[in-house]
Order: sequence, then C-alpha cells, then structure tokens
Amino acid sequence: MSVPTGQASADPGELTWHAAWLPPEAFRALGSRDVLVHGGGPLVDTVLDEVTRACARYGGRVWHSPPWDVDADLVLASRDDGPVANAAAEAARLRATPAVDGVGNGSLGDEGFLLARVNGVTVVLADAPAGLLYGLFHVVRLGAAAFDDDRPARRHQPALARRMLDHWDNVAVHPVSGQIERGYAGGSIFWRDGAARRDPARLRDYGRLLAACGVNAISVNNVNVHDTEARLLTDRLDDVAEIADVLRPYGVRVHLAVTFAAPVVLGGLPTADPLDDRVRAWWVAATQRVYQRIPDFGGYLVKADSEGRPGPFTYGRDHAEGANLLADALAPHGGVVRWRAFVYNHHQDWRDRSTDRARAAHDHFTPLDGRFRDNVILQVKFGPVDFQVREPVSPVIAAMPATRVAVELQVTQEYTGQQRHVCHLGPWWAEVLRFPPWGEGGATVADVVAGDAGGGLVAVANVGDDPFWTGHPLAQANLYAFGRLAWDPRLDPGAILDEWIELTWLPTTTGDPELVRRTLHEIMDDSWRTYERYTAPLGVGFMVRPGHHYGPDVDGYEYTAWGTYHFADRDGVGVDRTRATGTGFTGQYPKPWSDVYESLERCPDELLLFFHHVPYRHVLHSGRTVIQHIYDTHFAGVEEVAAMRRRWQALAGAVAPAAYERVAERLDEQFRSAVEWRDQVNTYFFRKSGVPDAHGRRIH
Ligand code: GCW
Repeated sequence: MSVPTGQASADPGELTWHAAWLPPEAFRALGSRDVLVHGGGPLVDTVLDEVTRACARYGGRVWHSPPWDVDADLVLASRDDGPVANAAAEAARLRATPAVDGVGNGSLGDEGFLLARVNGVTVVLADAPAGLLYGLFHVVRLGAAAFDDDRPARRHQPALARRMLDHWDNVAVHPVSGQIERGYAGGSIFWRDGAARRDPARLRDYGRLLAACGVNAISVNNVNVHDTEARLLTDRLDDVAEIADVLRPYGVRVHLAVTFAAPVVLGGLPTADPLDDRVRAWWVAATQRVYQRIPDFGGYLVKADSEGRPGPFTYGRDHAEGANLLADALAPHGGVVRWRAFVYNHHQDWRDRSTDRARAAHDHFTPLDGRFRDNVILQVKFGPVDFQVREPVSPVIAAMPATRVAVELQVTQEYTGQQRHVCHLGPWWAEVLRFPPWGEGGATVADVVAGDAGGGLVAVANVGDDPFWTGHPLAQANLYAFGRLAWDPRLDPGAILDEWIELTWLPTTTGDPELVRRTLHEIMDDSWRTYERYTAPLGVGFMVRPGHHYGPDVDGYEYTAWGTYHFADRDGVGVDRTRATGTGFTGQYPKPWSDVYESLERCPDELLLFFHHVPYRHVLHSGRTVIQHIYDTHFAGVEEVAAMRRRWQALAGAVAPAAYERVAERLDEQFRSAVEWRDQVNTYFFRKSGVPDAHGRRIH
C-alpha cells in the first residue's frame, strides 16, 4: 500500500496537487525516530504505512512484529487486538507507567487514544484502530514537541461522534449549478462529466487530510439529487463503493444523498408515498443492495420539500413519516438517515409581511419532536436563514429534545466570498458552537450535538480538483478548522489556525517561518469580521446578487419570492421579528434569548437588524447610529482588505511562488469586490436616508 502525498510538480506524470496540511515534511520529527506499531486491520495498516513512509524518508526505523520490547521512541499500540498485541500494549503501558495509570482506565471508545511520554518513550494507546490513526496524526501535529519532555498521560476523545462533510458535487454537469453546486475550487474530485473520475490517488490523499483533521464521514453527491445522481443508489452503486473503498482506510464512512422520489424515478412505482407498502418494500430492497455492496455504508442524506425537491408533502404526509420510511430501511444495517430541516416557502409574496423564512424550520419540525426514529438525524443549518456571515443561532437546535440533531455549517464560502475572499470562519463557528441556547452557563450548541446521542456537526465541503484543493489556498484552513472544532468544539480558533500554519507552511516551504506565521495570523484572524464589515450590516444578510450570490446587490432579493431581508425605506432598515409588532420569530427561542432578542435595548448590535426594524438614527450600544455604523464599517472593511494585501506582498519570495501568486491574485479581487460592496451599500443607504457621513468621506 502506498500513500500519495500530493505535490505540485512540473512533471506531467507526477501528482499535480499540493499537499495541503500533510506535506512529507510534516512527518519529519516522527520519521526520524524508532517506532513500534501494534495492532491489526486496515486502519492500523494505514498507520503502519504512514510511519513506514516517514521513516524511509527521514531515517527512522519501524517495527510491526516481535520483539515487543524494542527500544522505540514512539509506541503506537492498539489495546483491543488479541493477546499478542495486548502484550505489546501492556509493554507500552508499563513503559509509560506511572503516567498512564489511572488515566488509562476505562474505554477510550471507538476513536479515542491516550498519549503520554515517559522515560524517553512516547506512547499512544487506543482501544480501536481508528484511535490509533487519530493518535498518529496527533503526534504529527505535535511535531518535535512529541519527543521533548515527559508528558503526563492525557485522554483524547472526540466530543462529537459524527463529523461529516457534505459534498454538493454533481455527477453530471448541471446546466445551472455546474459540476459542484456552490463549488469554488474547480471540478469535483469524485465525478467528471457524468462519470466517476476514478482517481484513487487523489481520493486517498483527501481521506488522509480528512482523518488528520478528524472528519469521519462524507456524502459524495449533491443534496439536490438530479437524474444521473439518483442512480448512484441503484445501477451506479459501484461508483460509490469504489469511493468507499478508497476512504475506508482513513476511517471515513461514505453516505449518499438520495431523492425522496427514488421509488418513482428509479423503481417505476406510481408513488413515493411513505405509507405505501410497495414504497416501503422498494426502500428495504434498495438499501439491502447498498449494504451488500458497501457493508459499512453510513446512510442517506435527504433534502425533501425544499427548494423544489420532492418530499412527503406531495402525499399529504409529514416529515417524520418521510424520514422514518428511510430510517426503517436503514436500521437493520446500522445506517442513519440525515434529514435536512431546510424547509421553507420559496414562493413567497413579498407584499405579505407575515411570512418569515427564519421561522420556517421551527414551524415545520418542532411539532414532530419525538416522532423520529432513533436513527434519524435532523440536520439543521446553524442559523435560521441560510449560512449568512452573521445570523443568530437557529432556535430549532434548542427545541427538539427528543430528536437527534446535527448542526450544519457551510465550509464552502457561498455567502462568505466564494473562496476569492479570505474569510477565515473558525472564530465564527467557535462562537456558534459555544452559544448557550438556554442562557449563560447552560448547555451549549456543541453539547446538544455531542456524543452518541447527538447528531454531530456537518459542513458543506469546499474542496474540488484545484491544485490547492480549495481554490484560495488560505481556504484550506476553514476545512481544517471545521474538522478540529468537530473533534473538540472548545479548541481556541487561533490555536487551530496555528496548527494549520505549522502543518502547511513548513520551514522547508519558506525562508522565514516566523514571518509567515505572523502574517497569516494578521491576515486571517479577523478576516471573518472584516468580511462582515464590508458586506450586509448588523445581521441583516442576503444583500448578494441573486443566483450566483457573489458581490453586492442590496435589493437583489428584496422583492422576490425567496424572502425579503432588509425592508429598507427612507426612515429605517431591518426586519421586525418581534412578538410585539413583527413576525413573532423571537418567540421561537427559549428564555433568556426570546426576551433579549425581543428587546431593542438588549438585542446585541451585531444582530439588531435581524430582529428589529429601526430608524437610521437609532443609537447602538457602541454609541454610533445605525447609519453611521454602516458607513464606518464599510470604510473600515475596505481599509482592512488593503492592509491584508500589503501584508501578503511582504511575503513575496518567502513562500512558494505558485501559492504566493494565487493568494495575491485573489486578494486583488477581494479588494476590488470590497470597494464595490462599500460603495454600493453606502450609496444605497445614503440615498435612502439622506443622512450624510459624520466624517464627510466620499459617498457616491
Ligand atoms: O443556500 C442555498 C444554496 C443552494 C443549496 C441550498 C441548500 C444545495 O444557495 O445552492 O442547495 O442552500 O442548502 O439546500
């Protein structure tokens, strides 16, 4: 077995992508050591293979067979692997005693591991092979520090059991959404022009990147399931099985997005009614065939009755009946159905002030709490609307105690600059995950989705066949941050960014690692807030161009059927979602938030226009008026992008030319676009309000 490690290469026969956060150099510290690997099975083979390659490159040695008491610098031992390996694990444990004692008691779970360094030996113990794999990547992350001083034993277990990426990749190029819906990194790594790409080297490298940041599940096709993609469930199942085979050694389970109409479009039945026996039988049989082919298949992902997709409403059934139909077919095989809560009316009449898209998921789903089977995961977008740069946390997350809920993020930057803009989202996601839906000190969003009882964290992927994986090289950090936060939502986003920088921008790729690190932090740390500053203000959202969603169009959606987002007139701006005078959306939150958001005085500034319609001269907690805030932040946002660009220019010659050029070119576009945003938003509000800028700056 060989592990590809992508490298840009001038030689056309060579791999043509960059290594992202696992270049060979990342394994230097480990690869120059003597390493003992214990355990069996495909995932341990992966560990062994990684270690073997690293040692071959950097002069270390590897043992995977007796004698067990070799004088290794690093021992990676599975505790569950029969008497021989247990003897080895015991030897490792004894070597690490007393550090491991106490901490090592009790199960480490399916994915956990224990790490200690005692008497010059670094020991990783796991109870299951996946734990060993994650332990290996942890050692890689630590680099030389893994072999420095003694470290007391520490258990590492993922807080969230389910850490998944959804690819919105189409098999056949779709006339509107292309090869990847909302994809900004070239073509798909799975599919091309209607066929499977069959590029196992690249897929395997992807699996490696995922395992190294903690992702353990993936769905391989768009939730908008079109005709070709529907057939992945039946006659094109082999294509899915091949992907599963490649990703399995990295502990990544494959899922499929399926169409609710499958019994009709694939099975030739006259109906897809979830209560029809023929329909049930069809799903049972189709699912059996899937598991015969892919025994560890993860399950189905469904977008139903949403933006024109088929669903149970067609048959007068509700979403519990729809989801349970698939859940029953999957249950005997241990699979789950991931049912998306993204259900809203996209045929609204903008004249009707009572329809509120933000309310929709809660209105549809909370009455169904308790009616979903155990193997249904309700997949809820983190905010009530749609992956905007600022939204409150969705009230559905707190309202379904008897349902397994997963929170969905968008790593692909549909609404956050489309991978042309630097917008580092780790800080935003950390904020969402730590939000306490029942008030300060109470459980957090991360707690709701944690463990086996929770549905975990899911994100729409941002990867394509681009040489840098994510189009913008710095957008890789979003994927990395997603995986790490899903593993441990309490991690500090700044520290995660440091990890990514250290793994990706290695000393061999730069003459001045410290300058690179400092500059990347300066550019990326606050880039999400910078993006927020020059785009839609104060939580109002959706001032993008309809359709492709790039660039400003303040009224782009204002009078459309998809929903109305700012209601700006000459007097004020914002959506009144209060119970007192508005759509009543604030009432979907538990206390204290239902009161906090309802109150003009208590509502946080950054969400003010999401919840309230206010006059332009309304004074924020910051002391500025709303209109002055709009002007100031838009001027500041552009200045910040200009500074990002200058900072990057200082790295010319310090990083690989291809990466330098790619980022430089994107920063030029970000600057151009930020100016456009600033000028359109400021001009729009100046014209509406007639209020001049207090600082007399030029507004067109
Ligand atoms: O934000 C919208 C996107 C659609 C997407 C939809 C969804 C896959 O613009 O492209 O469809 O969300 O989440 O289903």
